[in-house]
Amino acid sequence: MDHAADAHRTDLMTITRFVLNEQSKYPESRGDFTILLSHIVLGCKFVCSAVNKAGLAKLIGLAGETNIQGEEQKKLDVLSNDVFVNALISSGRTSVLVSEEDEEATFVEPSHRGKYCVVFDPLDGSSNIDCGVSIGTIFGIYTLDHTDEPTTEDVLKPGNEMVAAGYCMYGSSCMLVLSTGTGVHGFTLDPSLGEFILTHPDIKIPKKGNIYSVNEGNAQNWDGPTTKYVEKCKFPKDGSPAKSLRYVGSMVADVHRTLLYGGIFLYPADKKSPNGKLRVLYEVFPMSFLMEQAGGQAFTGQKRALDLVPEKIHERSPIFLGSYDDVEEIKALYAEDEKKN
Ligand code: FDP
Repeated sequence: MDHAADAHRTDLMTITRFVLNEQSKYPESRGDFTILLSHIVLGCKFVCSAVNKAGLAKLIGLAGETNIQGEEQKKLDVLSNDVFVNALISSGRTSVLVSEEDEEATFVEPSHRGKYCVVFDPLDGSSNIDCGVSIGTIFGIYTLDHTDEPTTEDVLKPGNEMVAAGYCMYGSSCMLVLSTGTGVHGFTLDPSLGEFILTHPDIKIPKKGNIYSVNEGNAQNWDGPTTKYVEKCKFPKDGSPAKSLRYVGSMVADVHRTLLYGGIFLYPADKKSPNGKLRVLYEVFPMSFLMEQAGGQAFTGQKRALDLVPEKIHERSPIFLGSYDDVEEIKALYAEDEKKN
């Protein structure tokens, strides 16, 4: 009998226990982060359950449609947003919320305010919702460093000032990947317990990978360095094998695979979208934070992604992230291009 394995199975490291352990390293900590996280976890569990029964519960479809009982149906991403906004406000630990779904930032009433600002995309990968392909929630957390009235300036800060970031992937299993700045840890939802259990401690991305992930349908509009890089992936001249292409089209799923298997995920600028497609605050920053914490890199085509200073809450940026060596290659191509021009 494998007693060691049994002990492992009976000594479950839930996400709450994990964060409380982390918290105990900081004697001055009052548990605010643990409370905030437990509300994020609640949002993730709700969305996971809604995603799982989306077809059955007729949650698929457009917001504003009415069901046969004449009740207005909420599209899954609208519903997810409502759940996260309510959970974050009721945590009593937030002051400013920026959601992909809301044009303006939400400022929490003084009676419910706390010391954190949360930027999030409640349901990323919306084009994959209706066909049951993996989608996810992405979040990043800043601290509020003053007691004055909060403003959007409190979240228009570089990603390197985030205190935590993570995502939850609603896929073949539901997995929450989190970093509080001391490595990256993955927790899988055990549906029978309703708890996220630590299954992937201290995730490290392979130094180099053999997968590239990009929407190649945009290739005719790419710039020189991106075109050259993808050409190198397919037709390497140094005798190395060609890389495989994998592209789900849900950032969470593509980044999750990149984190575990290595390789590179690219959403570059192109002639039609000179700033790329992905949003700085709640897509580029959290994923770049996780990549760096796992030993990889994240680059915008000009600089380290986490050093960007956003000017608008829904700003976009090109992004290249993944294995250290793979991102190093694209950085070299951009440096070469800059020298020429
Ligand atoms: P979606 O439009 O389906 O919501 O930013 C959203 C996002 O998906 C990302 O999750 C994904 O990586 C990307 O856009 C896919 O964009 P393309 O369809 O242009 O490839």
